[in-house]
Amino acid sequence: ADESAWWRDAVFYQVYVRSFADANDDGVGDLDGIRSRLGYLELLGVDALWLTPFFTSPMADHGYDVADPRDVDPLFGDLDAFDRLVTEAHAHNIRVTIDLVPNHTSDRHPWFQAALRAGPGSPERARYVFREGGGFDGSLPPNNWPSQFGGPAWTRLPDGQWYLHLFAPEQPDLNWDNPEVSADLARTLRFWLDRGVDGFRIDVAHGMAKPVGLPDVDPRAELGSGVRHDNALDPRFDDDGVHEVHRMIRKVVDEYPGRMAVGEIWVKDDERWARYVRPDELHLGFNFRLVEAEFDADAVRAAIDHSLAAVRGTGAPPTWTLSNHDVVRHVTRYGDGSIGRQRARAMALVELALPGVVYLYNGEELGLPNVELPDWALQDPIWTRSRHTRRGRDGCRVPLPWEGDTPPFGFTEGVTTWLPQPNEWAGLTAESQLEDPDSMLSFYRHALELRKSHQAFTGDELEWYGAPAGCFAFRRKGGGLICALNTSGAPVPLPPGEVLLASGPMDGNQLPPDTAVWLV
Ligand code: TEU
Repeated sequence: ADESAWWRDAVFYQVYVRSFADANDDGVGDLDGIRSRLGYLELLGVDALWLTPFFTSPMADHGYDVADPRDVDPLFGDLDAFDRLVTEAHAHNIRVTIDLVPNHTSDRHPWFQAALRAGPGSPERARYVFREGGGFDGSLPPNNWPSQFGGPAWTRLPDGQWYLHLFAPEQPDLNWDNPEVSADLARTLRFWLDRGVDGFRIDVAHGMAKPVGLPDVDPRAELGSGVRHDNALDPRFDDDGVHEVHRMIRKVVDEYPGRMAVGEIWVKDDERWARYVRPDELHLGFNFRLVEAEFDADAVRAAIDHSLAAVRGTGAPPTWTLSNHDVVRHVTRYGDGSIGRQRARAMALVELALPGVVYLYNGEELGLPNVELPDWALQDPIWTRSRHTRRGRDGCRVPLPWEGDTPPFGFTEGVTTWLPQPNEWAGLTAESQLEDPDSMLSFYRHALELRKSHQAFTGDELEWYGAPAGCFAFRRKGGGLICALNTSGAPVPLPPGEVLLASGPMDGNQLPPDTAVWLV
């Protein structure tokens, strides 16, 4: 394998930093906490980490509101803690990638603070998107754009001007027509590359550039968080100008050998989506088809075909994700209790059989479900801004259970955790699962080990077999691995081959319902 393009078949592990492990006992996860669990991550068998934002932030969106992109928030540690983490992760053969947020800053960023002080028409305001309001007295927002977190995407200042925020009001959008903005991102990229990071995840990679004149969103546009945007109807995202930003990012990243960038790309049209992953733009793109597919062989197959088709001709490998910090955990999406977990095991086999890159979300290897949190515990701005319409994303962000029988399950030595953990997680701790050969964790370790070492896992092309209704089977054309999935209610005959790994107990030569299998 070409080591310089290590990411092409890598398994990434997304660490939601607040929720992974707490070393300083304040109930919030941190960088030293991650470092203390590197042995676990090595045992699990992942190749690289994606750390969610740990930069200086007032935490209005838990770090996606960045006040200083070149420093560590004291809640998570400091630059020395970051350097220690990178050095030790590399010693464990684990690469480290970090999350950059170029679409917006925090309202506490010194640039925005300066813009507030400087007033209309100033160069300070020209780093953001300030406009006069509509209506005869300027009291209406400049256009009809909604924020992704609910309410209008505009907030008015006492001096009468409005500023744009596609997310929370604490996340003002940067003006990407201003060369200072792009120069600053280049500086941030180099800052972290010089510290040894192996790559970046680019937040809202389809954002940043805004069209001239800021035309209204068409009322027919489908809107919302986690919706793929159609630039023809929704000019807030996927403006052609964004590609210049990605070319800049790629140029800087390419100054450093063996580094990569993946974009969060919520773009509807496949051809427009594919324009982001190019030899001179992003190395990888998320496409979220598997996140959206229900547990149904036809839906999963369509998601796979779609994702493969989207990267065809780009030279980029596909990426596969079942969960992340913005969506309901897939155990819960697939069904309640043990059935959800059984299906999650099956889907893990499907995902890990596919060619390309896999992104795991911390806790999925433990089979964690989404948590129904009481209203008082909820913190996500989606919830606090649009109460009663959407529950927000806290349910997938509950701190991980490491060991012991009661909360905080070794997540912290402190007394509380930033979100409460359910008592039932006693049965799902990493410690209890490491010792149990039938646990979700042991299953993930086994699957990851085979994926890495077995020669059947080669070849970029898939071949689909005919299969009974509610089932599918595909074969990797290179190495010959076969993966079969049964989402029908009844057992079906297995395709020929020797079973390498099954997601649940087999039934003679039959593949039981809610089960997947690898064959060679
Ligand atoms: O997510 C972008 C996001 O929230 C998408 O679902 C989005 O609403 C939409 O479809 C935009 O195209 C990222 C992070 O993953 C999320 O946690 C942050 O809250 C958000 O950006 C703001 O930085």
